Amino acid sequence: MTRLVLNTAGYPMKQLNRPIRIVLISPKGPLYRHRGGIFRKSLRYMPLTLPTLAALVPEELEAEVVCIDEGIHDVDLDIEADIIGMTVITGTAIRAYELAAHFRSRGIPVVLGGPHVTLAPDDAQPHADSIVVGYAEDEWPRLLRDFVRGEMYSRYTQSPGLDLANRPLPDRSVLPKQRFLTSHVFEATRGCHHNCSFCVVPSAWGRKPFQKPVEDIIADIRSQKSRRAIFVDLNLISDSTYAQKLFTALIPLNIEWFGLATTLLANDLPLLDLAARSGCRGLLMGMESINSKNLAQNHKRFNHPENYATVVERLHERKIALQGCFVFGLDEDTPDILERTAKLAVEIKIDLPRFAIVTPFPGTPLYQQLESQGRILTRNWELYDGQHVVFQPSRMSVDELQQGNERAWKIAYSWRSIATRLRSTAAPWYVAALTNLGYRHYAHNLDRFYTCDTMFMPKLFPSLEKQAVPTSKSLPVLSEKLSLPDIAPAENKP
Ligand code: B12
Ligand code: SF4
Repeated sequence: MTRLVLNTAGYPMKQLNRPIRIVLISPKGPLYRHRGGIFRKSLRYMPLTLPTLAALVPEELEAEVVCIDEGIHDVDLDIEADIIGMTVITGTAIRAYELAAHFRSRGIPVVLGGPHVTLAPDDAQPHADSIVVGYAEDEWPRLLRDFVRGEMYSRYTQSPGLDLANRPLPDRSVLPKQRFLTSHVFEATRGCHHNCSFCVVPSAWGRKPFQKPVEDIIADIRSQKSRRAIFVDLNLISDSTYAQKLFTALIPLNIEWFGLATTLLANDLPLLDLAARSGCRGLLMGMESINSKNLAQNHKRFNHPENYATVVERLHERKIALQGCFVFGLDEDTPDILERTAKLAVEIKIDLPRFAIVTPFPGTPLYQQLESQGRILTRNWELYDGQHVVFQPSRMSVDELQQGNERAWKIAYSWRSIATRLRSTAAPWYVAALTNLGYRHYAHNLDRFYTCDTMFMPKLFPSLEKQAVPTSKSLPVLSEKLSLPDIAPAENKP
């Protein structure tokens, strides 16, 4: 329900004799509070969420915008702000709510948005003065204008006619580039027309893919002077006509790029050839399961396990490396499937196999199914990270699933498996060797690492460890206050 929020903090803001100060925060998952420090350089690429939101702030507000990614910076709890916006994914929801409570107790209005808020708006609503459900290209500027007038509503929902054309380019200057591995991160499309039942995309944003004009993306890449680009699109080839146009436009840039696509790309040889010609050097694909029944039950019939080897071959023939992702715990999975999957991944020479425990994100059909069957074991969102079993599996115990996932990682990253892969990898050998070593370390320390950063990297590169800085000030750990179980093993996304 949407209602007008009458603010006590001196609205309308126009009466202030200074620009309004907007603080945007990307809260981090639980780990950094448990490990007592963060690293100066994050070993991941710059997400586009805060740069996009910052660019959408209407110019006429002449606002001062401060962005904080808690993955690389502590949040100053005394920070001055007229309004705070936070992006929330399920795994960071508890931290976001904790920070929101703190800032609201200081009288600062808090707005929450992002995938979790879109999937489970009623979960987020009590923790915020206002929430934005869906993509925010139209709603975030509208909210800010309302706020300045003293008329902010408690909920804004993505307008039905959303169009990504003529939008400002993400403003990457709002985050410190040097603290990320790369800021050459781009987004061409959003959404996916498939409807895999465990995936948040169709549930959160519907099945109509949104597309940016290809010229805008090319202009963005050129403006960044990028030689390498990472696309965060969850399925770059959802609309193959658009993909064709994009890949063709990338050719003259002579760059290397990495992104996500479905296994269907390997069936469309002209498009695959075009991807290779346009500079594609690595793809992440959700192979999900080697059991066809699992795939059928979860509406991913277009994946054919018997063809996975061909997918790898076709990519390798075109010098494209594959990060192949599998999930464990779908209803047809029996304990033996975990080991069999890992062995198959090695045998067919997936460059970087990755395994995760299936996570029923709230708002997805999978969550609804498990909830209706009384199989959801915890709603502690901190554990919804792909590394914890949060539901009762159907054909194995929680422990078998948890342990089996760890065993799969160890099999896939044994010395012998690494050697097999290195002999046929499509990536440059030193990149393949380094990433495999990194993943091997991770695989053998799953019970110690539970962050999205590549936590093992400081061990491999001691110079990074010296850069560790203590957390200056942090809120009490909510999970302790609520007597929630401490976080167990690792997460799958180094
Ligand atoms: C970069 C990234 C990360 C980064 C940063 C995540 C973060 N805190 O934002 C890292 C590497 C840390 C990460 C980790 C994980 N991620 Co991630 N990640 C992404 C990725 C690829 C790109 C994000 C991005 O830049 N998007 C582009 C921007 C423009 O889109 P956006 O973020 O959706 O923002 C728009 C709207 O949502 C809205 N909005 C968003 N925030 C806010 C805030 C306010 C105030 C407002 C008004 C609006 C608003 O406005 C924006 C413009 O429309 C997305 C996929 C994707 N393409 O979005 C997945 C995604 C966010 N990740 C996802 C997942 C599942 C994970 C992991 C669990 C994966 C794993 N097993 O390791 C972990 C979670 C770790 C944990 N502890 O919980 C899911 C989220 C699912 C969910 N229910 O939470 C996504 C959607 C991918 C997917 N599988 O569908 N991820
Ligand atoms: S193909 Fe990928 S992005 Fe599309 S719905 Fe399925 S899992 Fe989600």
